[in-house]
Order: sequence, then structure tokens, then C-alpha cells
Amino acid sequence: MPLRMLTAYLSENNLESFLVMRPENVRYLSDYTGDDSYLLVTKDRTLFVTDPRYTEQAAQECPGLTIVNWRDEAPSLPEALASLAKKAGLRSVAFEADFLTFKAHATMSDAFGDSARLVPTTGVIEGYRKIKRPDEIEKLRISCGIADRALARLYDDIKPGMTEKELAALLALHLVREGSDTKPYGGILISGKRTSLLHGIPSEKKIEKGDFVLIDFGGQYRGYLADMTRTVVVGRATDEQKEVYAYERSMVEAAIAAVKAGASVKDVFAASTKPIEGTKYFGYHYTGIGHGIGLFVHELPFISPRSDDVLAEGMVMTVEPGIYIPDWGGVRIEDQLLVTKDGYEDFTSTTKELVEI
Ligand SMILES: [Mn+2]
Repeated sequence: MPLRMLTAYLSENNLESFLVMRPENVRYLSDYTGDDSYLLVTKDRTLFVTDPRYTEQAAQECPGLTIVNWRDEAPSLPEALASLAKKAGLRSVAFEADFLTFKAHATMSDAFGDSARLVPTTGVIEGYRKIKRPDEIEKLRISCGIADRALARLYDDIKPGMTEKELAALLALHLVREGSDTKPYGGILISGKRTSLLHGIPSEKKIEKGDFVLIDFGGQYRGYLADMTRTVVVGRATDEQKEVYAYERSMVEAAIAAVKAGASVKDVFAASTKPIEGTKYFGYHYTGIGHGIGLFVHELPFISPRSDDVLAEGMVMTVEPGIYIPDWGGVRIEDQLLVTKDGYEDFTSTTKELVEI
């Protein structure tokens, strides 16, 4: 039960309460799937703070928690939170410093005066979320299977003359038909020279014969996200496209081979660039080559040479090096993996062979 981890954190850090506001963290701790709701966790009870739009849903999804309608407390949410904390006699409230707004913090500080202190924290619940529970692992595995099947359907749709936006919309439909929640995160589906844009968004550009089409997408299953990328060629690939694709494939395969519990993320990154060392493509890679994933698309750990993280059994992460050549195009291949004791389980099963459509 994750709430117990948080109460242990409170004891260890001599804190009386934790205000959880980030939606993914609220969901992780309470199983609540809606929006605009917050947890005020103390050592002996948890208040679920919401408004009348969500009280019925919260009662169904979180039967063990005390549900409070903050509109009964005060005219604004920060004032209501301060009032609830005061009533509970709390002298310290830890909060997520990367989420609480400056304005809300000022309002709560004013309401507390000297009676309680607000304690900034970062990454506390995110730290627990790095290692996935068996039920989370299963949802992530299912989510990736849905993404694989949706992409296979999309390959049949890709035709010259269709726009990037049309294909992106079809992909969202395939995801839902294959079992995804209806809340997929924004996908990247770009073509031709636009494929060098690392996070380009689908445009009105029509797919042309000879284009690379880069598809980076996911969808979610019961809140748990899949993230994968494939780059295909419409028609026959040129020799240059084949060469860049082959290098990229070697990069992703080398990085995946380096994944296992105990490996440092720096080593995974180093493995990814080895295949292009000394080639004319070396200058075109990007240093963020993967990330943890779960209820949120970019979680800890981040796979980059700037991180000191070490992989551990039960982490779920993506591996996605790429080659991006401005005004020519780019290739990215991304798989999602579970880190195991001796290596990994690859949740993404779509082929990495060059697909010509
Ligand atoms: Mn990704």
C-alpha cells in the first residue's frame, strides 16, 4: 500500500503531513482516476480534498479515505487547504515544490501565519514510483501490446496524399479500438524533412512517396502509459535512408543490450553512441535517450550522460536514441522495457527491420 510508504516518509523526516497535488501522484496513492483532487496525508488519516463534481466518483474509487468538499471550507482551494490543516492541528505541511503555484503558496502561507510551516519537497512520491509494483508492470505490459497492435493497423492506412494529422487521428482510433483508455497523450507523427524535429507535432503536410514517417506515440491502459517509436519509409528507401536507419537500429539495439539491474544510465547512453563513433552521423544524436514511464510519460530515471541513476529491478523505461539531420530528416526507434535482474523484458514487439510501405 503506497500510502504507508508516505506516512513512513513523514515519520523519518519529522513531518506531520504531506499535501499531494500532482494528479499522477494522487492516482498512485489513492487509485482515484479523475482530476482536480488532492490528498492531505497525515500519519493517521488521509483527507481526500475535492469539489462536488468529483465527490461521487471519489467515494466509489477511494472507499477508505475521508472525502472533503473544499467549497464547504473556504472560497478558494488554498484557503480551504490551509483551513483543513489548521483544524487538524498540523504544524508542518510538506508540499510538491514543482507543482504548487507561487500564488497558492503565498495564500497558504498567509493563512498559516506562525501556526504551521510549509515544507518544499521534490521527487518524494516520484522516487517511490520508480520501482513498479507487479500490478503496475502488468498494466504497462498490456499497454505496450495495445500500442503494437494499433501501429500494425496504422501501417495499412499510410498512403501518399494523407496528411500527418489524419494519420495521427486514425492512430488514436486504433489505440482505443485495441483497448486503450480514451485519454492518449499527444502523439508525434511527422514525415519527410520534418522527421528531424525531435518533438514535432502532426501538421497539414501530406505524406509523399519517399518520405520517412516517424511515429512516436503510446496511449494508456488504466492510466499506465506505453511509449514507442518507429520510423518507416513510404515506397522504396534510398541508400542514404537505409544507411541512417541501419546506424539508428544499431544504436537502439546496443543501448537495449546494456540494460540490466545495476547498470548505470551513463553506460546505457555510452552504448547507444558507440555504433556511430567516428562516422559523419555522430554530430546528429541527442543526449536524452530514454526515461522511466508509468502513470506519467516522463518519469525517473532519465537515461542521459548527465544522470547518476543506476537501473534497478522493477523499473520500466524507454530506450530511444535517434539520428536527427536538420533539413534532411531523422530516424528514431523506441522500445519500452522492464528492467530485470539479469537484463530486461522488452514490452515492445513491433519489428525493428526497416519497413517500406
Ligand atoms: Mn519516449
